[in-house]
Amino acid sequence: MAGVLHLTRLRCVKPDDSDVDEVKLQIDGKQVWPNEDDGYFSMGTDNEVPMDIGKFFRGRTVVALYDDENVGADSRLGEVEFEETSRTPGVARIYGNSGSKYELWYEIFRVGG
Ligand SMILES: [Ca+2]
Ligand SMILES: [Ca+2]
Repeated sequence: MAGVLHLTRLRCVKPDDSDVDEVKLQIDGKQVWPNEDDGYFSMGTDNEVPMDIGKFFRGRTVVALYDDENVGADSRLGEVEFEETSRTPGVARIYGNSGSKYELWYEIFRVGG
C-alpha cells in the first residue's frame, strides 16, 4: 500500500516570532514550499494560504514546519506524521515548543492494493 498526501491550506493561528514568521515547509526532510530552494512565506496571526502540494509515499511521510531566522538555526515549529490509514480529509494541528500554532489542511489518497 502506498498513498498520496495532498496539502491544501496552511493557517497561522499564532506565530513563533512576535509578529510574523518566515514559514518553510518540508516533507521528509526536503523543502517543498514555498519553493524547493531556501525561500519562505511570511505569516502572522490568522493568515491563511492555499497550497497544492502532492507527495507520493509508502508507509509514512512527515511534514515539518520551520520559521526562518537570520541568525542561528531556524525555529522548529513542529511536525506531523501521516500514514495511508490516517483520517482523511483532516486538519493537522502543529504546535511549537515556544507557543506557535499552525493548522494544516490535508487529504490522503490510498494507492494500489
Ligand atoms: Ca522564530
Ligand atoms: Ca523568524
